[in-house]
Amino acid sequence: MAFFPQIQKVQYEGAESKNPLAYRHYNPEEVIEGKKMKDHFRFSAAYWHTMKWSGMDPFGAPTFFRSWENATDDVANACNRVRVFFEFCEKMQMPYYCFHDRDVAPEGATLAETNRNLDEVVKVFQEEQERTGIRMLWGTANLFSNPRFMHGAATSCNADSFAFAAAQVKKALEVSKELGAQGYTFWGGREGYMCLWNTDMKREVDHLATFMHMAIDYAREIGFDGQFYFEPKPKEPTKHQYDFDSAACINFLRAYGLQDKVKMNIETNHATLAGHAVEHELEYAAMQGFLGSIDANSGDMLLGWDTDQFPTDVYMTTKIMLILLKYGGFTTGGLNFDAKIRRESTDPADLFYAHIGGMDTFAKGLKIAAAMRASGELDQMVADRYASWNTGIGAEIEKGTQNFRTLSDYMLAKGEVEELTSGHQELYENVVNRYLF
Ligand code: XLS
Ligand code: NI
Ligand code: NI
Repeated sequence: MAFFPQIQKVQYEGAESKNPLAYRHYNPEEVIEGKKMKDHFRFSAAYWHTMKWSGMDPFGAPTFFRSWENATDDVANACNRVRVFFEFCEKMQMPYYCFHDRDVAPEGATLAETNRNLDEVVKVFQEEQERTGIRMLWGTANLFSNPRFMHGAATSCNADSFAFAAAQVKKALEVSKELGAQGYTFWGGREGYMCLWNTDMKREVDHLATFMHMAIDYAREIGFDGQFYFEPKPKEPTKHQYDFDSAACINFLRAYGLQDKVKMNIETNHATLAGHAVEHELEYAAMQGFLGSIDANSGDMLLGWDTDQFPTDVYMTTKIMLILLKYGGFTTGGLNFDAKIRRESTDPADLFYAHIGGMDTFAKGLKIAAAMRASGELDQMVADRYASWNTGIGAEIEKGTQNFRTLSDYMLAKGEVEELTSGHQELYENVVNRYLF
């Protein structure tokens, strides 16, 4: 049975197309820099937003009424929803998806029953994966919705909450392995705090590391070889989250001996919440070898929370794709649309428009980024800006043959910094614009 009977498979029709259910730039088989577009992006749909977001917000009730949902949200309904999801992904030519354990199956009265519910639903995922060839990019566990996690999960003051979270992640890893997931993401949920008066920060952060080590050990034990990711978010739901940004996360990973086992999953809107741009977060992670995966979305500059909107800004996707190309692209990761339609966008077709827009915006960004790289114009300008490091004193500092004594002698003899050149920021911006329009 088709749940979106009015929608055909979304195809590439080219930039001139006015068909709202066609790709204008995303052409999966088109080769750019020697790689097919679909392999550059490894696009993924997020189950929690696409299937489980109801349109509810802190001020209002759900606004989405989907024909395939029943009122009880039982296991049968959850299984049926998986089929809807795969029809959506198939029609979108979406090669990957991600989910939290609790998105896909309802909690039972006991942990054992909850695990059984998950197993039932995972069987349908397996069937649908086999039928369609669509694969799981990464799995994760919801360690934040249930009140048992109100103080956090791995960082809770209550050891039983930690233990419950461990049981949940154990199961989530087993399921990720069964489904052949390419990775597993740790996102903080409530791994942070609201008030330092009642918080033992050192103990909480130590526990977070213990938790990650346990998860990784268990994954290895059961033969799950997916890549682990750490996803930064500075606030929301807690005021201070321990995974604030790339820099904080990488410091944490190094401090606790996790640096060879975990990479970063960078989300655009979380970067904004941290007072960064996504390209900053990506570059910072990638330059140190932590580039893993991307949660693609965008925030609203006028709203101070995680609005998780679909990306439609070509400047932003160009910047992201420039960094991805520079560092050789994804290996295990991909572009997961951790994005949701607005609660006023109530038609099922809006799910399609939203993802089409996101994929096309990234495809256009990729083409622009590749053109910029092919000309080498910007790279040359940046290289020229650093020319003082190529010869003379600069080259010697980089080589390590200078020290404070010799540099002081050098400057005493020379007297002053010569040739302070312009940064030409506006010129750079104009050059970039030339590739956009
Ligand atoms: C929430 C996070 C979450 C993670 C997965 O803000 O982005 O969706 O990506 O737990
Ligand atoms: Ni995310
Ligand atoms: Ni988010």
